[in-house]
Amino acid sequence: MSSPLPFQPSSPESGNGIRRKSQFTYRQLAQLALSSTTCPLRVIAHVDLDAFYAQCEMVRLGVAEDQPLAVQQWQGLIAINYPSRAFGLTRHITVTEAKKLCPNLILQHVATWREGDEKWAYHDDAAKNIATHKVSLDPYRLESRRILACIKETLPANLQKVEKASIDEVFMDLSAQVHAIMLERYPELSVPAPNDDPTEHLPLPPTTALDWKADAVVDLDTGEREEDDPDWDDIAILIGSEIVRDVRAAIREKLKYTCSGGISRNKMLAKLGSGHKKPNQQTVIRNRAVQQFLSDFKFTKIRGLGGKLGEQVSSAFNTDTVKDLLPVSIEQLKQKLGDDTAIWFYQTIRGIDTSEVNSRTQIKSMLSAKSFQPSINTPEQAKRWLRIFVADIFSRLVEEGVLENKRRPKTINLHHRTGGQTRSRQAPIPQGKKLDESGLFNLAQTLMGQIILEGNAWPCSNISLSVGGFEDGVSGNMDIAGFLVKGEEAKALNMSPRDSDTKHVNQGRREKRRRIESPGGIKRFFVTADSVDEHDDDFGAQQLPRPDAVFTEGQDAYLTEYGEVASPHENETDNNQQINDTPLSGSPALGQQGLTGYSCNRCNSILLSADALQSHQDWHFAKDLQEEDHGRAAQAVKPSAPSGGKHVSQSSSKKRKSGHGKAEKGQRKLAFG
Ligand code: DCP
Ligand code: CA
Repeated sequence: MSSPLPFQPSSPESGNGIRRKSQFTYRQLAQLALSSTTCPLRVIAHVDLDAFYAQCEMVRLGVAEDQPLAVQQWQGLIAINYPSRAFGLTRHITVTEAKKLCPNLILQHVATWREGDEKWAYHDDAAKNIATHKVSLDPYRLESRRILACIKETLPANLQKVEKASIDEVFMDLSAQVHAIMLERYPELSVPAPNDDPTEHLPLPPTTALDWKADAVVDLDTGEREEDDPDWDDIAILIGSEIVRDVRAAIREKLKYTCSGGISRNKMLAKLGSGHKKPNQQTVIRNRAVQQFLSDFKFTKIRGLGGKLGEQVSSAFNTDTVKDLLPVSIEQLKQKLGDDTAIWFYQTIRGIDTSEVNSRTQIKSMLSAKSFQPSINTPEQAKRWLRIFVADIFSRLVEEGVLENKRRPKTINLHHRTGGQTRSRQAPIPQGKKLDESGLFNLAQTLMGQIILEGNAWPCSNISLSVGGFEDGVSGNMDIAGFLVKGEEAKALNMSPRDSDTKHVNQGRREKRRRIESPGGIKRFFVTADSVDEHDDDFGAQQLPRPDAVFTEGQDAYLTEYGEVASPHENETDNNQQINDTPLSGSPALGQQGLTGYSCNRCNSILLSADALQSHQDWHFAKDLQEEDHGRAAQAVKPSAPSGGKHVSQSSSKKRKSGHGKAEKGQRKLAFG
């Protein structure tokens, strides 16, 4: 008997009508213990907090569970709890509309930093003070950490593999733990393979009916019957679902939050599962049910296919359903999509995904930014905002272990926008001496000073400050040289703005082009899992729907191979905006008003006013800058490419019309900070 392919459904084998052995081998069972990504018994779970920011506010304020509550940012809504969803509230309506639909609604504004304050706080008048306040997502980040800690405490320390996928999502590879439980419950599995041959098949499980408790269990594929005896993959998933139930119960008990879960054989399916039935439920997708589950989906709902790639596929094949594309051959796909993308797509719609759950996720950059409405006009004003950005970033650095020298950033970046132009300055953060708030502030001021000196700094419509290039710290005695700003660092600090800008822009563009054009660039649709960016800005970099693939490699909270990246946002605007759903087909040109609002030609979001559109574009713009940063980082290790190009980057509306697709939920988020 040949060993089964990793993703073959577990239909029982028959020999003379009687199945005597499992379709799985001893080797495959051993792979389960190692969390091998190709093991057909693999168990992956995804947990997603229900209406996360709204739940954070409910718990903080101690309101009743059935009380409708929405989280407000300026005049928009960014999270809606389930009781208020019953009244038809969505993220796409305004505060006024929400109140009309649900008069009993509690509207809680997000916490803000007030100009001049040293700490964020909940201010009653925040919504009216967009000019002097800046959003802080700290409260949610802190809760997100507590939840992550609770999950880690619940799972056995030596067998856990947990990846924070965004501020409110976690992947868990439960394989090793499931393996341990299987050996405990089924002693026959501990017996060595006959003749010590790992390709021998396992005995069949003794159980004939599995108790799925209250889980939502996805219907079986055609040809599979509930009466058919389960195999070890069913048992493994069942044990996985017990673990997820325990994890969810612990979060509920200890922290009062409800969440939804998905359990299946890989990340893609687990994520689709957690969104299948919400709130406070978990969905199991057995191997025998994968095809049935997927074929009902629009492939644009699948992680990685919500953006540009999904659009490309639907226009190439004139359909957006998985069912219609299953009969399409790999060759046909290759013709339209290129080899890499075709192979990935072909496997994905068949439920194949061998991406790893990566527990080493670490913050890679932190950003604090603000779009000014109205613009600011003096160095004094800029200085006051820089203080807030630095305080914001520094407090997050402290949580990241900077004081203990566990990790520290290597560079600081300042982006400044006036009119249609953005200028950027970067400097190394001197290593070797203690990093403190005033040191960081001085660096930020130096960079700002360079821009002001150059002239044309006012009126300024946006400033964003970020730190990046995190490295693990070195403890112990420091060399005297470590206290000095040396060679390259000094050069960079003194680098003429012109040099700095040119390099920055060109390298960023080159990197972007490479990603977009590279025929085998399927990776461009994802972000690697081992690092995330943690962004707090008023236009919501942290949660933006990821307009598409073009975002940051090496980033995603919405990205592990999925994406960080995320969904729209929080704009600083007096108008609510729509983000990911409802793209307009043939959307009007940028800035033009469509039937229902202003459409962004990069991601098809619809915004209710020109201002909202501008803020939204600021967000794209910030992401572009961020991406250019990533591009530079990537280039830094390569031989330098030819230079030449513009001194400053132009505004997104003028220069960045690469037509990104709409965002998707699965691609949305950033760091669990
Ligand atoms: N978020 C945001 N802007 C968006 C989307 C999300 O600010 N456009 C923030 C608020 C959400 C949090 O991110 O509470 C998590 O996003 P989810 O998409 O997971 O949405 P919720 O958790 O609110 O709801 P659900 O129960 O559907 O997961
Ligand atoms: Ca959620």
